[in-house]
Amino acid sequence: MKLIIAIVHDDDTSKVMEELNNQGFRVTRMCSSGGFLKSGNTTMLIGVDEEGVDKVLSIIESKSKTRKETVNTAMPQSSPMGYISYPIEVTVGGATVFVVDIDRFVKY
Ligand code: 2BA
Repeated sequence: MKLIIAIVHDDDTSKVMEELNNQGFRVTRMCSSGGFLKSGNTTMLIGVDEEGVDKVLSIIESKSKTRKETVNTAMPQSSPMGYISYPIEVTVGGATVFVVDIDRFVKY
């Protein structure tokens, strides 16, 4: 058994979850936020047999879009103005996915 941990942009979450459910996969959804942008995203936990991994990955890939986002960053400047903030653009996603082995799976 594998655990797929997928970090998905909030705007794609509904589409990914809906398709996973339609295809018979079970999903736990957790609200999370990125350490860099500090904006909301969604972390999904998907427990799946080894044969299902590729199917789950292809669903996540097909329903998650890449986006450009802008973040304001502050750099110290040797001026009386102190910190100066300037915008930088980063490419987010589609999705960040980890696939890990599960030693044991039980349900009570
Ligand atoms: P954030 O940490 O908010 O990162 C958002 C985007 O900012 C990243 O997109 C990347 O393009 C950029 N970025 C992140 N850290 C950076 C840095 N130190 N310097 C420059 N640019 C940086 P993605 O790579 O697609 O990541 C989207 C979200 O997935 C991340 O949100 C984070 O929540 C998660 N994530 C990505 N890689 C991860 C990892 N190795 N471990 C845990 N979570 C991860």
